[in-house]
Amino acid sequence: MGHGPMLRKEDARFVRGRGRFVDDVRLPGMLHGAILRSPHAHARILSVDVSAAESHPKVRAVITGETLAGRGLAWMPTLSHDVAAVLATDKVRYQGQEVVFVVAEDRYAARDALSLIEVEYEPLPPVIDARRALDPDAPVIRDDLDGRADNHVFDWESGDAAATDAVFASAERVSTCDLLYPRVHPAPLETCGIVADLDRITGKLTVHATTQAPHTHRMLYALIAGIPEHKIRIIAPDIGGGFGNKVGMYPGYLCSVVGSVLTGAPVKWTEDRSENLMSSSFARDYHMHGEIAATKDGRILGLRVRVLADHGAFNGTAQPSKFPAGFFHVFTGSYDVKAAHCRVTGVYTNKAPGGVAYACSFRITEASYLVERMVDVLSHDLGLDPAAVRMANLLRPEQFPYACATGWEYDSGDYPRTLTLALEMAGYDELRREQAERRAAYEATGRGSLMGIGISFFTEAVGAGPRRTMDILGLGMADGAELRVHPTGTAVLRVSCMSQGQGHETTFAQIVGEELGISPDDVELVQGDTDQTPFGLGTYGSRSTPVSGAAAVMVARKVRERARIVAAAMLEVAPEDLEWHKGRWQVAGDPAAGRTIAQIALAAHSDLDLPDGVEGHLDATCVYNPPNLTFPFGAYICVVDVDPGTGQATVRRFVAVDDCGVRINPMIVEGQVHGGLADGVGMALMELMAFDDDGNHLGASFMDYLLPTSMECPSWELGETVTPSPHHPIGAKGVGESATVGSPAAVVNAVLDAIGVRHADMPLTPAQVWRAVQGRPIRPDLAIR
Ligand code: MCN
Ligand code: CUN
Repeated sequence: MGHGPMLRKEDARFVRGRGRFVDDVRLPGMLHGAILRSPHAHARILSVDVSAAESHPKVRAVITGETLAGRGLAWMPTLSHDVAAVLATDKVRYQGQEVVFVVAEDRYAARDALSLIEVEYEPLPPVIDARRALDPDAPVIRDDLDGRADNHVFDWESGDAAATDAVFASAERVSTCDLLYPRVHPAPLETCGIVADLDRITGKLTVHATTQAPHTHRMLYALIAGIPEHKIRIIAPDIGGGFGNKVGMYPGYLCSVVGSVLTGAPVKWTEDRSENLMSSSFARDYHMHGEIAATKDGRILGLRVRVLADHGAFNGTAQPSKFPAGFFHVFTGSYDVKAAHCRVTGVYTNKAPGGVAYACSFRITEASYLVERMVDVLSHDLGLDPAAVRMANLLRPEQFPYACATGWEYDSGDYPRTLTLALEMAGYDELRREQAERRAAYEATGRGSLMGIGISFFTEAVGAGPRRTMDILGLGMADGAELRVHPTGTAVLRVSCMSQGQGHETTFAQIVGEELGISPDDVELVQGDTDQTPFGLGTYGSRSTPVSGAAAVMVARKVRERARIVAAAMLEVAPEDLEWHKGRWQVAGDPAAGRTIAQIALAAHSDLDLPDGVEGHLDATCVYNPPNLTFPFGAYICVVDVDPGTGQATVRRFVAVDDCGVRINPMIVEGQVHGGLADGVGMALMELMAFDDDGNHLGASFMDYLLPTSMECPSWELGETVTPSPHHPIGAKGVGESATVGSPAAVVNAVLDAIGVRHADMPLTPAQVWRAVQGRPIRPDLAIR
């Protein structure tokens, strides 16, 4: 009835151009905002003259850092216990930082007025290379913070340093490697935007915004702007892709609210592409030093990691926990490595803040890339087959639940089965033979292309999280669901999570349909409106299925239990005499005597005599507090052809076997995997946020920041294994970020395997591959100088 490959309900409107996005919202009397941004990466602000802009006939308000400072709003708290400038007052700290917000009668006038503003800057030397950020003579970026004399943000450790050092001291083999996971951007097709509407009479603020977490944003507005929370309504309409970009709170949002407060009119602000790429949250920027200890036959004994994390100018990291380095904890990946230790040092640089988001599961992307590269480096150094090394070290099914070296408990898995399936699907042995032939031919003739095979095996940790260990600003990470069943048996499910393209209208209807034995077409999803949905922390870290999905199951089961009591009254039997069978409550031993949910719903609203204390109707609410994260995993194999003459790498094949437990909608899961694989190809081969020495952003358009298209992607070959999560009510695990996390290493491993190079950093553009073939790969983020 419910689960299965059902077409997405929402596509009926999306493919007809009938989606309704924030920029489609037009309110009577609506004004438009535009932002003047810093041209400098680091400069002192000497003066800001907005008088000419204020006299523009269509300008209704000009908001500066000083305007905000007068209201205590020039700085906002971040989720990482830092503060971030809303509009700059003292200094600008990255190119593209927000300096002045203009509100005008139309978007064009607002933009025109920006050019009338005079800002006098005194340029300061910027810190662009994170490795220079802690130099004694490095300029101090955050001199706004009391007593801050350097650019250090945090030091964070995980694992047992002494035990790890001991293992390394006696290991037969230690391989080391320096790896950069470069700065990239989620780059959703729809940029961020808002329409803020403060009603001066009722005092109610209605915010239409591109947010993945409406309830969390409501609380943030209340805390930052001082508007009582019950007077705030956040509405997230359709969202054109989020990929983590729409988790955070951006200055443009707060300025729009202030603009509405000052003018008494609704204010719309929509980012353009360059603004989105330059100033909204970036991802990664992890400089990693990995060391792997092993026996000479490739048994991994220990892992030691040092990370320098570039957090940009403000530590605005949207992280679902108290952990400064997010979920980097799982850096031992899918292997039985008992001795592991990592230390992460965060630094400020003169770049945009952010640091996490982009289908990342909060730093698991970096952790996964690290361990999967290190396993290949080790295999390379030992002259062993990377598939065999993986197989020898993977966790065994009987080890689950498995406590990894840093104490996180993986819930379930059968990793060897998944890797075996991937190797079979790829025809691994045959591929190796072909590769050897191709290399021999190339070496004999100096012509043709080389072939590479790259493997990665990832484990993710998604579904944050247990309330006792994880929180955002003190809010435990639980999610609510509310289910109303109408007299005719159709239903409305209200949830706190928010789809940005993942197909929740379909899959959540399928969950309820499956539990109640009704058609998913008879279940409507209400999401993204804080006045209409129960409280919960929202959609990121692939937590919708693990948390909100579980809430939807539990609330449907509550309804089903209520229905049982009503059915018992209808059939004049005791509730215990009923059993649930194919969507009906029926009398045990008498299958003919049964009632469907539709029949029961009608009776529940009728004058049927119900036992004392039973209220009637079937509606229910539930809050789900997950007992643990879920740990989806997968085995990926990428086959590339590389032209050593030009350095061009082409992905020929990509086999992906994902295990996300029970699949609600296998077709949607495959779509999620397709998207994530494309992300992986993009990051491995072309995506890069680069800066020049002065901090000029070199990736501020899609001409410079390259996204993969279908032209760069092969026809994906997908497989599945199903290892249910033991603690999720239907055994489902999240999947939305799996392929983005797991695939970059497979592509990089494949390209380096083709050219026989131990390591070169992403993105493996033709120039980088060509240089790697010549034996001198470069640091891509610094290469453009
Ligand atoms: N699903 C399923 N069976 C499972 C697991 C998931 O049928 N065992 C379905 C779900 O019902 C849902 C979809 O797959 O429709 C993704 O579910 P889940 O893994 O729970 O992830 P979320 O819904 O929480 O989505 C968030 C995740 C994240 S964090 C990023 S980033 C990302 C991603 O989803 N952003 C996306 N995928 C995206 N896909 C699109 N189209 N757009 C984005 O912005
Ligand atoms: Cu890490 S990007 Mo998703 O969690 O929204």
